Amino acid sequence: MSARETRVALIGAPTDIGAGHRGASMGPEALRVAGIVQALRARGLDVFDTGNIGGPLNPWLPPVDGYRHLDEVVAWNRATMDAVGAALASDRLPILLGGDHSLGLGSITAVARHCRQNGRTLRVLWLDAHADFNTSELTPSGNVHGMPVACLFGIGPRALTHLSGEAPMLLPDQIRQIGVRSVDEGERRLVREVGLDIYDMRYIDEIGIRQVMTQALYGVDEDTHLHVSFDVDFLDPAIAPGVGTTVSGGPNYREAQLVMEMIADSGRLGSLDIVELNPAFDLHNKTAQLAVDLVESLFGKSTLMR
Ligand code: B3U
Ligand code: MN
Ligand code: MN
Repeated sequence: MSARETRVALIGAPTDIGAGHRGASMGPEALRVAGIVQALRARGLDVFDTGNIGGPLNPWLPPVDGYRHLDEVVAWNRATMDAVGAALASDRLPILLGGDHSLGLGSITAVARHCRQNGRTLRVLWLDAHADFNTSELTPSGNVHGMPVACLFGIGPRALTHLSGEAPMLLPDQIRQIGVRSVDEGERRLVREVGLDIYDMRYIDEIGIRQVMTQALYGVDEDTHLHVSFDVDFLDPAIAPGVGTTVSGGPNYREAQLVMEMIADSGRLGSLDIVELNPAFDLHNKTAQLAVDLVESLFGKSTLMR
């Protein structure tokens, strides 16, 4: 990917429909206020802000049969899938401005379909404090933002697993989860059963973030479409307090920068989600500013200086 040629489409998805706290619905505007459009243009990218997609309001109800707001989550994910699919069809690299992480399902469903149609190999990097691998039976909360990875593997309610009509959208060997440090008991069992490749914080502590990224990017070649699903709670809460579910002990600023730079170096970034940013928990929009800073590195801000 040469920065000069890259056309991107920003897609705002202002909802917290799958989250356990209200406020991620303000994420898209916080990222715009933090200057995401200007920062990407300064990288030489052709940026089209498509505005926000729409969907049902958050009724803030308790779970039913293990899911909170399932119908509304489906509606938002359909709209997300359509918008991301439209961006890809018009040859733009989609950047989803969430919104909570349940939308990773709609976004990656569109990306996976695009890759199948174009003979590209899909590799997903899931940057997150959580595994997001719950099911209605295992979830402690019913919040669907804890379930999108399972749904992508075809484990979940049909309305979500078959969003595009087919399933599964992903196979376990297509995803690398990085930064994980909070996994629920039942979720842990399912992760082991499926054999997910999880680079948790313990592993990062042991071998270092550089080696982790080398492994996570191993096998990426010119046929690879790299999708980055960036849950902002991936970052240590000391630098990123503006998320609904902080988990201490995450990557620090330098480690996070290296993650983004090594992805940029691969030259294969094809689509991006920025999710779970919650301005209601933020301090003077500093987490949004940090997210923009990291996204600049993801698009090669520091790589070009080498
Ligand atoms: N695993 C917990 C918490 C959680 C997952 N993703 C976020 N929080 N952001 C759950 O509710 O599924
Ligand atoms: Mn997540
Ligand atoms: Mn998370």
